[in-house]
Amino acid sequence: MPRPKLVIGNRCYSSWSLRPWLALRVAGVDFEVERVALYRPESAERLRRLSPTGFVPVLIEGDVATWESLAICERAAELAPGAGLWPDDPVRRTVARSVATEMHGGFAAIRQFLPMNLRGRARRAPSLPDEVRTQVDRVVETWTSCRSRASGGPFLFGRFGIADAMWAPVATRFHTYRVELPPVARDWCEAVLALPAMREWTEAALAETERMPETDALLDRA
Ligand SMILES: N[C@@H](CCC(=O)N[C@@H](CS)C(=O)NCC(=O)O)C(=O)O
Repeated sequence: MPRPKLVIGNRCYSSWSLRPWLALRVAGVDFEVERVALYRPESAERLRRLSPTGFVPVLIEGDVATWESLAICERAAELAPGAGLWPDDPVRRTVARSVATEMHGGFAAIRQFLPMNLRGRARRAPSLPDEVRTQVDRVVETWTSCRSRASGGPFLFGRFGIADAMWAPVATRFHTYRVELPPVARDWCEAVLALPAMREWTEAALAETERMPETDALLDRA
């Protein structure tokens, strides 16, 4: 297969793009990146040419596309079989698959109320609507349960894997909006944010010039 190319959106805001990028990067896959600035007049047409769904991320290997962030993470696991992107232990692995898929299919209230925005930081935590609070509680419960099975590292199951990649944007959201967390959840967020790959992505995000004013305005909500 030719060298993979990952098509991503704006690094500052596109949480779905971050997930497979992080999995590929931490796993040491050799890949290139094409960035499409989203929500501009020309974006839709460009995305339609690159992606079967018109959404990012999409991984392109020659004439083969893999779309949907979780499917791309699975492809990363195939491209880097030695990276251990899923836990070796079958019980941990099935839980890891479950929590990665739970993230992929859910948490719409968190995604809408606390959108990823790597540029700014809220001055205070906003008061969370009930639906968001309930989802944050579920996130904490999920991470706590994963950490209770972890060994050999600070990530959800010990070493970094796809479950961490799928949840990584939530760590940035909790940081950005100063969501209060119990120590086990806070420690996991700090481990993710300290990853060299995460810092690399964030630095590139801070260099981007596009702004989404409606998303940026949410940082001032208290
Ligand atoms: N379920 C998809 C979600 C992809 C998605 O919503 N991508 C957004 C950017 S984060 C997008 O491409 N938006 C372009 C548009 O709405 O025009 C995945 O997991 O990859």
